[in-house]
Amino acid sequence: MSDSTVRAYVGLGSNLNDPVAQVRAGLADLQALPATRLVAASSLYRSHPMGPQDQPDYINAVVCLDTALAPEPLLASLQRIERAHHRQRQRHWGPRTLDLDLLLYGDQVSDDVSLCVPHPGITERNFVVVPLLEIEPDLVIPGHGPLLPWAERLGSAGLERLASA
Ligand code: ROI
Repeated sequence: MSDSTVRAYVGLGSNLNDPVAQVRAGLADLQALPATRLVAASSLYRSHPMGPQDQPDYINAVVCLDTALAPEPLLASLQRIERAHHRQRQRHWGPRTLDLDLLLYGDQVSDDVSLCVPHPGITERNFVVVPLLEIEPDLVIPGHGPLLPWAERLGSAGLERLASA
């Protein structure tokens, strides 16, 4: 990683319109971001919905990026990709075609309205923590400490790792 790039982690989630295809297409879109290199992508995971239970299971994954994009243009790019997947915000914690969450941006800690990193739900969601552990077992979450104890605490209930390809 060069001095001018930052290591960022993005979570992907979908439970509408062929979620596996949505997440795969999202991964390809992230790979095509300018000034950004995709370092690693987790397996895809099927997860029971967090929040309202009357919605389909989700497909989740996480990626690690090295990027020269500042947080704002990176967030704007993530939102552009969500919109291209016809993301519509309907009910709170309802189903979605593609959700891209900026989980971590380097070692930055910010609870600004426009940039909230680490993502506030990160340590409460096994569908984020378990895939993160797969690609970066030694990850330390700024302000929260090493990832591994969080993963052990959350366990993997409701989470199924899908065969690759
Ligand atoms: N539940 C799961 N399992 N996966 C998600 O990506 C997800 N995303 C959400 C809410 C509605 C909180 N529930 C989720 O935004």
